[in-house]
Amino acid sequence: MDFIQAGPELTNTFADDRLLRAYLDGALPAAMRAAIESDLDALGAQAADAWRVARSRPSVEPVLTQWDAWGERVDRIEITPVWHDGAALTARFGFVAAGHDPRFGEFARIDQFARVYLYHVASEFYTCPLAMSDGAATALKAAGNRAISERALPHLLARDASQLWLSGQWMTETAGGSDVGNTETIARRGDDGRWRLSGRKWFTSAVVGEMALTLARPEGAGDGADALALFYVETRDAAGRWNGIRIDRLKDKLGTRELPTAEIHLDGTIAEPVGELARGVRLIAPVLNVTRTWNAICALATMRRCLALATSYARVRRAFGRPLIEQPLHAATLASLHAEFAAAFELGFHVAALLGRTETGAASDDERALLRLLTPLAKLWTGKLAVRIASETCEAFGGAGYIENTGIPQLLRDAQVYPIWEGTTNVLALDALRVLSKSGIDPFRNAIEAMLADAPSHAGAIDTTVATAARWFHEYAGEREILEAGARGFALTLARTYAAALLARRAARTSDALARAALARFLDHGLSRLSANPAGKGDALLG
Ligand code: MFK
Repeated sequence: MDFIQAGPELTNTFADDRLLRAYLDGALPAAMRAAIESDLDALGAQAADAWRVARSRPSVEPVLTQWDAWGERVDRIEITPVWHDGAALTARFGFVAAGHDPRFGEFARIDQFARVYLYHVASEFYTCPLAMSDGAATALKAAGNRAISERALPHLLARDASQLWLSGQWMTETAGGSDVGNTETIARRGDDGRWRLSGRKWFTSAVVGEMALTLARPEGAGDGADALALFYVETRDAAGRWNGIRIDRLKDKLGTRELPTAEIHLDGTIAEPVGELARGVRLIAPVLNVTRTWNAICALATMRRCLALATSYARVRRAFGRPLIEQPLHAATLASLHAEFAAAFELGFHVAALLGRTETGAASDDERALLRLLTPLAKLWTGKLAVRIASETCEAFGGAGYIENTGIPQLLRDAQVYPIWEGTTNVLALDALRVLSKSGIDPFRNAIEAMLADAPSHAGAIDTTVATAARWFHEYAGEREILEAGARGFALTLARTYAAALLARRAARTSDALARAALARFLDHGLSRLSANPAGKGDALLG
């Protein structure tokens, strides 16, 4: 009889997640923590079921039909069965609405992101349009356009599936990716007083949604990013016809293949300005910050899934006379990955908590400045780490990790999107530099100092790295080229240092031996990614 290897098992992903449970126990008021337990447990069970179902059937991808049998242009996208379930699950669990729930005040964002973290991998990246919908709701609230808010917010925050809307965020064009100042879409105001958009959007991940926020250049406005305006678009008219939108094709992507990312043409698309007819980048910035937080939490979700599967497999796979988990080198490899994940988890959820405090007016000035800095830092570090952990996970499965229907390669292909969309690692590192040039490094240093007051035994390594990073930043403050060349190593150093302080505080406050072991390993990997070479290229690539 040939040997048949058992595969990895996934059980309730909430019940099994000691890190998440411990974090929520410490972060949330007890009554709220108890109130959300059953929802989180149901999401954990759903995640395990979804993994089993996905293993038992071939994968399905969205399909675009541009023409009907009689030659009429229809541009219909058939979404996957998992996407069909998305609205009902979103209504039930409030993946967007929970973050704006006034009952939970500053803690609403922690609740929301715990839900998103548990749902994400099972969602086939339905979380992408949810992230943009959340970003749109947040941006509309900030912009204060009453008419648009009254129309769109009840739909974006709906807890009834029949009322729920998804929003796109259409920024990227062929000439304007990271550099949106090259946007070519033009907005013209007609004799009827209405604005109409014409142009081509090159990556629209939620054209199946009901609305979008998009940048366009009002006719006659100047060049560059400052002249762009932010527009609100409803994708279809009252009769369900496209609002001057043609879908050219769906993207053939490395990963996230269930997500129908489209190239579209806008041709007379009726749109409404969200605010003033300039400085649209500033108006859309809340979308970027919210989706970057989603990106960080979803990257963490992928890491957690990878480690759960790799650990489960290490228990059932035997080699050289014992299970892999008992092989010292394999166990040490998994423990190292877990330590990186545990530190990144602290940073991601800290950003979620700060977002809640900022939005509800509970945050101090320093905390608001910190949120602006830590959002790109968390996004850029978790994005890189997710790819690394997914790659190590493939390896931890040996040859099986290279075989599609084990489900493991998809984790790696999907993970590669995290460092790319919503701003690449380098774009975000430069963003962090810009923030520090404006607000200085003091809020960052003060926050770390306050955390280390609770964890003096680990202060040494962390303090030293903060001082080195601050020295580097000040030393090259007047030398832009050097500062930019080293921005990635600098940003990764700040992210790792802040995460280490969070982890040290947790380890000091808890008797959990796992947290202490994770901290020791994480510190052992080194905090600084600054290079001795002033051009700063060094080990920034290592993450
Ligand atoms: C599963 C997870 C879900 C994730 C969903 C993924 C959806 C995928 C769809 C996409 O990928 S959409 C494409 C995302 N594209 C980007 O992220 C673009 C990357 N480029 C940047 O981030 C640039 O830095 C940016 C376009 C934001 C700005 O570049 P600019 O044109 O050089 O503008 P500038 O001068 O830096 O900023 C203009 C103003 O906006 C400034 O304000 P002031 O005029 O008052 O000084 C900035 O301070 C402000 N600003 C910029 N970024 C900000 C911000 N304010 C707050 N937060 C920010 N992040």
